[in-house]
Amino acid sequence: MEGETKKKIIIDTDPGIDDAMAIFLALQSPEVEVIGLTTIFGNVYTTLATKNALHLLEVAGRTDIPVAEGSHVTIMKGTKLRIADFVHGTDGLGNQNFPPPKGKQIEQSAADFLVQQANLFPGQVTVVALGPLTNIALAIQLDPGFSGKIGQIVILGGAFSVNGNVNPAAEANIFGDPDAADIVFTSGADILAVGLNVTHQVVLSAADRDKMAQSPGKFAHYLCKILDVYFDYHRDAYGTQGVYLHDPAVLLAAVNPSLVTCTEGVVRVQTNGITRGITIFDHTRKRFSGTNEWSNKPTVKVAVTVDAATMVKLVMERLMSS
Ligand SMILES: [Ca+2]
Repeated sequence: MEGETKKKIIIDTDPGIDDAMAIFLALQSPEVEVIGLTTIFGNVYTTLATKNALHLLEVAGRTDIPVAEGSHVTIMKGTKLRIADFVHGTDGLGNQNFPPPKGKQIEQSAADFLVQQANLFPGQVTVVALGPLTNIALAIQLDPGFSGKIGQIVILGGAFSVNGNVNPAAEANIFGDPDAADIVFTSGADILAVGLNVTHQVVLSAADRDKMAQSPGKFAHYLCKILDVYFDYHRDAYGTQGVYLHDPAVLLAAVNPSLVTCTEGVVRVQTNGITRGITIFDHTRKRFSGTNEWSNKPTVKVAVTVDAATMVKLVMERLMSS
């Protein structure tokens, strides 16, 4: 596949074990060209997310890809962040205490980098957003034209008609910065949201992991070292012998949209109260009497079904080949 025909993607990420899988998967996907990583808090604080992003690119031998550091606080300047180190280990990568990366992030902030790339390649850049949406919301605030110039934003976020994973209401990435999420969902950008209703169907089993462990591929080998903590969390939290492939599923939906089917409507995010972070979808088929908080807002696509078997097969094949 020629370079110019590849889909350009920027991965906004908080690595994170499943983020590591998604980043490697992107680098192993001939359909896309990763033109940058931007970092955000979530699974770890932003400073560590940046270190981990640099480390993962060094593991992959892809230090040519720039890393731009994202926000350390929420869009409302909140500093009380929810960090999911109990899911991914205190280092975010399965408590392996890898040596610090040799490389450094670029000078630009994540939001500046996103705006710059959207202007350089109007309509051609897909952002795969795998963490809280602070950087994307900052890019929208920075450049009012951003939502029209960015190609597509594929979001791991929300729980549509199912329970959340932080609490019964909220999914972790949206809960991480609900105000930013509401800005992004109502921005008018071309958005595909892939929520827990879909990602909970894409499961890597213990048998799949064992198969990966026997593979000589460097990515499979690395990931099997860091996956134990993630399997332990799923066993304790869900009573399962498998792990949800949230971030890899969203990456694959960006690489090959035909792996999911979607519906379209308006998504708003609750920003306070006991349901803070909940995503409420209006399918826009009812003409409500009077106006409400969903009226006249831009629509987004929300994934409803997924070819989970093909996704798991692609994850394994691509991560096992070196
Ligand atoms: Ca993530």
